Amino acid sequence: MLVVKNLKCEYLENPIGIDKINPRLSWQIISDKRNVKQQQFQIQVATDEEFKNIVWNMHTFSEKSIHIPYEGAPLESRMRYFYRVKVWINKEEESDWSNTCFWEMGLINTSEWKAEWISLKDQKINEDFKARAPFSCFKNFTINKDVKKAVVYVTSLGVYELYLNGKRVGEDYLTPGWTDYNYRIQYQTYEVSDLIKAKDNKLNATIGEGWYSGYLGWTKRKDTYGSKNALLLQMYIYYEDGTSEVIASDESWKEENCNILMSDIYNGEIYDAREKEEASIDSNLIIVPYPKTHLIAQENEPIRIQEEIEPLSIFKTPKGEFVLDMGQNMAGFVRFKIRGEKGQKVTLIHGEVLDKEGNFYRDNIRDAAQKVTYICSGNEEEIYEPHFTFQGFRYVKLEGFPKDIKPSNFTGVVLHSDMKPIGSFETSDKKINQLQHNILWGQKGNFIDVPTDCPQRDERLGWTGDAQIFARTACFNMNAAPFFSKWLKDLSCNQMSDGAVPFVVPDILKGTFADGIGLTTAGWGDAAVICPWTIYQCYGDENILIQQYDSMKNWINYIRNQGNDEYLWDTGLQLADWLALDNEEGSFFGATDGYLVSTAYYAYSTGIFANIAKILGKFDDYKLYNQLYASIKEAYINRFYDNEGNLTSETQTAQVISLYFDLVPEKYKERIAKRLVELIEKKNMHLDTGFLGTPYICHVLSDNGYEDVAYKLLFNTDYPSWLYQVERGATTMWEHWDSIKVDGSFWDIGMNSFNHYSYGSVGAWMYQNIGGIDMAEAGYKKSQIAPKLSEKLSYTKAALDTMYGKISVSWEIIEDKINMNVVIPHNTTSRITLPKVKNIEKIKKYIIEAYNEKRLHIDLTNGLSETYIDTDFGFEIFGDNISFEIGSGSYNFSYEYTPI
Ligand code: RAM
Repeated sequence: MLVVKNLKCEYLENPIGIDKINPRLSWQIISDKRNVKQQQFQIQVATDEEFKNIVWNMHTFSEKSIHIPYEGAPLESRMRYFYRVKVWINKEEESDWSNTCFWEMGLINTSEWKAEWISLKDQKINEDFKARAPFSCFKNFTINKDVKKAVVYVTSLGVYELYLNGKRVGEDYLTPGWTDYNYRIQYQTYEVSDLIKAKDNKLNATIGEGWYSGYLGWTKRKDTYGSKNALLLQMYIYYEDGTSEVIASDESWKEENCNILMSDIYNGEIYDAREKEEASIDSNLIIVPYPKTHLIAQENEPIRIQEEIEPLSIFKTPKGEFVLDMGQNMAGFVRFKIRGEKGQKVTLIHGEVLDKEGNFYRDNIRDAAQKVTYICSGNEEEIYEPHFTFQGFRYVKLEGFPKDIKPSNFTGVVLHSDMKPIGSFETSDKKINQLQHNILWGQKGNFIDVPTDCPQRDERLGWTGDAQIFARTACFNMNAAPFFSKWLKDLSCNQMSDGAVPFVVPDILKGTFADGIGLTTAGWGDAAVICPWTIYQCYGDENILIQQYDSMKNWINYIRNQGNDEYLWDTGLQLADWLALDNEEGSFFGATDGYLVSTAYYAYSTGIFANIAKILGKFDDYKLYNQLYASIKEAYINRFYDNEGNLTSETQTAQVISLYFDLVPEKYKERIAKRLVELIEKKNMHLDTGFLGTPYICHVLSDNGYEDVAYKLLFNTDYPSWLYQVERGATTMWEHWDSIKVDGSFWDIGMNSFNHYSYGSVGAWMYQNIGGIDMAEAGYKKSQIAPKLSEKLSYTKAALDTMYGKISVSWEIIEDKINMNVVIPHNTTSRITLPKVKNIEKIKKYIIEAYNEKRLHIDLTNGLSETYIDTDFGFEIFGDNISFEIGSGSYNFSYEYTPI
């Protein structure tokens, strides 16, 4: 059996509306054999499903099966291309053609936009919120011929919803998504052939403020990109007779009534469901002279409904308020059913937690009203959900609802970018599983088109530091490649002329944060290098390195130009180990020397960049930046170590990042690792790290022989620790280790989010060390399977859907044996490490004999299990671990182990 499956074009199955001129194709190989390696492949691309009109036929000897760029005849706008793939593996075994898949081009050139931006002459203002009311507009058109196909390309300045003949077009929310509209505005493409009716048709849209002109940031900033919301739409109708027609937004469109009186990302929505008197009103529509030159096709997966949650309960608080409990801190909105009197007003106010007394609490949400008001139409049963807003919440204060309203009248609708879930992680420990759950929900709540710090207060911004810290974990849970690829383009657009990377992307702060003391900071700006590198490593995507190359280089050159010493970054504002606990109570800043942190990041990013230059074959840059890297490292060592080899910052984070970024001279390594453990001991075996130290603390402990300490930190349940939050009932990650303090009080209202993914960055370590899955060559072309055992865990199951297929690892301790099952996808290899092998010499002998005799099966425990090794397996033993390389397939290892 040999089948080519899971064909993807630009990470997507049969996408439409692609504007890349060399879209990349990927596939996976399914076979019941082991050790499967692709040796040749053939791709055919045609404009017809029968492959009569072939525009690209490529047959080559190559192992590559991911991201193969289309290189045939130039692709035409709006054309659908069909493709299929076949492969040859091992000794000339040939597959059949795969199923036929397709992609369809969008509008490749912006000059193809004939439509006009349309808006209202005077948008109504909602006085309560000082916000523009959304408006609706429509166009009636008649069809006289048989329609073969209809496709609409649509976008807005603001956010829009589109309907054709009363049916919602597409399943996407908050379109066109958030990019820096000064540079890039995405349009969406929808096939609407099924919604078109014979004869009379009506297309209508509602446009709201969204990120374009709505509130953004904590200073009540508005109109960031403009002050006029507008729609741009171009629909192509293709008839059976070969002719076609275009319906476009223009002066012929008319305004119509809109029931939404206010809708704002932070503030919520006001909806008056009562029928307005006239169906159509005097048109107030105008054409807006806004350029169409920076329109681009949708780049990442749009925001969609991901799941729906049934609430746990409705209860009355000590204050006498009625509160709905979703049971989960989430981002999205509440949909509800109600039977109300005409004009009855119901209100939903969203918050994340209850206070110490059990009352509804929303002070930490600051100035984001998160309030949804609905005025009933008085019709039988009404079902409502808000349109251009989302809330971050677990609890909802209900006002004006009938006393007997039931939880079943409400549904929590979870929204986020429609990224494919690719990872799973489960252990025998319930609390660790809850932590994984909280990390995942931190991601769900904050991957809403842009990687945000939090989804609830008047912030929800693309903080670069948070994104950088969490990127590796994010890439385990979901396929985050298109998501980051889009966001990183905005990062490049927003980079300042000297290469500085802003604090947030899209950059709405524009130098206003930190009162002009600083425009950037280490660890945050380094997202420019770390995020593309992470995406490359996890998905083998070289394009992102090419795309971001100049941005990365500019960032490093920016740092180099700071201060007097080109090898240190010791100037300017450094947020450094943000929110660490090693400074005085209540401080936002950690105690680690900010310039140690900035220079460490400078070295780290420069080292990565040199590596990238090498990968892309830019050898001059490689030489230059590799040299720069060596000089920074030297300068770091000279400046931040004393004569005895101690770091000048006596903090956990200083030891952690020095070790993780490889800035410790070999001779001091043991000492620094030991010092870290002493600092942990000093805190009674607890961490006190902030944003920058936390992601790596467990990594450096387990990499330097302190696996037990890493596990100790992970399993701690008292403050401060990951499981302290779990014990306190958290369902997402908190911004502070003490968002809720031991005495039940809250951290200051000024900055206290209960859905902030940064500390969830331990998730990568959990996948890599407990599950044992890691990348050894970009895209997991080669993986590393090396679970680390803890006496607290009796089993773990982890899996990751890579570009090549699923890697899975499960291990279980049964009495004195370990039983481990591993699946390695075809066309990849893996280096496996069996931990805690008891009779290492015996096992070694078995494996070597089996290898020498080219035996396919070896018995590791006298008949208890079998495994299979016939590659050049690079055998190694260190301590009681045994490691070797294997090809693709499923394996079972069972052996006696040394208890921990
Ligand atoms: C807060 C954000 C974010 C952090 C910055 C420095 O406002 O929530 O998490 O990166 O500060």
